[in-house]
Amino acid sequence: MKGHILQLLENAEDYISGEKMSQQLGVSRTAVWKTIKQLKEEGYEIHSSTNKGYRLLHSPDRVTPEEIQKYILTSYIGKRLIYEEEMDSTNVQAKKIAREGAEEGTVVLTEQQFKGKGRMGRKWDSPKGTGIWLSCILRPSIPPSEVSFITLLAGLAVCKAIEIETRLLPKIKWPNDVVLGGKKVCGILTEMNGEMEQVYHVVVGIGINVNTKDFPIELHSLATSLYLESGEKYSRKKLVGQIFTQLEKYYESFKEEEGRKRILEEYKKCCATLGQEVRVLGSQEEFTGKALDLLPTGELIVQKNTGEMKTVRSGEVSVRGVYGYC
Ligand code: BT5
Repeated sequence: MKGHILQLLENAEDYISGEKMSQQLGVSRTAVWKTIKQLKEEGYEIHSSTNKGYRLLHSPDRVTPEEIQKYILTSYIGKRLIYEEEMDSTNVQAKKIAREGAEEGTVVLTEQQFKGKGRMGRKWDSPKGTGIWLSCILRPSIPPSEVSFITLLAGLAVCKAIEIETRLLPKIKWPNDVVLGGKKVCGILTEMNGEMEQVYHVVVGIGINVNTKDFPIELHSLATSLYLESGEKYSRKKLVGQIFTQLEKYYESFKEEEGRKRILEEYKKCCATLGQEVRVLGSQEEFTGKALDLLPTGELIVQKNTGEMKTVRSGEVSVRGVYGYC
């Protein structure tokens, strides 16, 4: 109902009467009035005139299904949306509904997470209304060993979406931190459920600092936002739509051998880690070396300072630039 009323208000060139809306939607005028009241409470500026009806003056920057609908141009990613004002973690909720059978492409999103998760038990700061916090359910027919490639393509998709919507030129810190000015603007948490041979589902969690003005002190040297890098505020709705478009595009390519090669080539061009001195922090060992290349499967090849070559898989380790974050 809310979505339909918003659509009528948005499509109306001028005022639209309560009566006309009630007729078009087949509901009572009281129901229309109540919904308008609710929308106003949610931050929509709607002017009411006794003779003419209602006119939408301004929509808040929220990522509700009603608001982002018109920016969704995909065929399955984001077609089904689960939205709540606040959540513990979109990944936690997405994993729950994925286990219950939610279809591929279902996206869980929120304005604020109170238990946002990073990798390896770390926390993800997700304040209200300034960022994008979403998780997408995928059901690829692949073994678990190939899931790390999905992590890479998600990073690339976010990088491209930011580039298209903001003209900023982010880089990727392997495997999937999106960085601007040497600081992290987006983090991705990929979680999967499956058995030895087959993945049941993958949840790709994406967190982007969009219009964030300030971070907690402990993140000052690490984190940035699109706003802090450019001085401009961006529409989160448009960016969400563009992320869905890019994610679907790269995920479709990933299904073919040739597509994977193309993804990897594009990824390498955006990757800030290659050619850098890095410190690899694993649970078993820690070493420094030079990040040389990526394997076709997406693992990082690092030449240790001793000369020995090491293959580094994502998920198990943290890779830090020796001379800066990348
Ligand atoms: C990540 O972990 O970068 C993955 C972050 C994924 C967040 C999304 S939001 C939607 C979905 N639902 C979730 O619950 N999570 C996903 P990691 O590489 O472990 O980085 C975590 C580290 O980044 C923390 O230890 C902090 O140092 C730093 N950090 C925390 N919040 C940040 C923020 N908002 N921006 C930049 N850095 C942050």
